[in-house]
Amino acid sequence: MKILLLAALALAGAAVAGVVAHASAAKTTIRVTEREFKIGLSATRASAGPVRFEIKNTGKYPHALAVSGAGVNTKTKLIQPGKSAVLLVTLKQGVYSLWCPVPGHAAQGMKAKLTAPTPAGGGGTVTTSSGDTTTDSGVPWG
Ligand SMILES: [Cu+2]
Repeated sequence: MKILLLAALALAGAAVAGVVAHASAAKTTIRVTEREFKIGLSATRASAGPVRFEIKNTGKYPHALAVSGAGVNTKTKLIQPGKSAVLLVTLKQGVYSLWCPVPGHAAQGMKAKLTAPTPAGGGGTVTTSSGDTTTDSGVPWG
């Protein structure tokens, strides 16, 4: 009985240690898969705050990832086929555009949207009217 309890405690300890080891400045991790000519996201919504993008190029050509939106305008270096990159971004509430900045790739479909919604009970209102203006500069498509 005592041995079982110890084993359970050891397991619990290992689980906690695993969580702590994984914790970093960014609580949210979004896995991004890039290939010709598509960007896949493990989540299209993320809470405002630090987000860690883990980008993997599973395609045949080099790709990169650009992120633009409220307070954010950044991109990775070119990611060679089979390689990965990490991009740390602090999101505010809003809609973010993700795309591959390699010329022509976004136009062929390498683009995605990520929404950082207003937290429930946060006092703000999420307005998704059709008059929604997404006039983010630096986005290479209309
Ligand atoms: Cu690309």
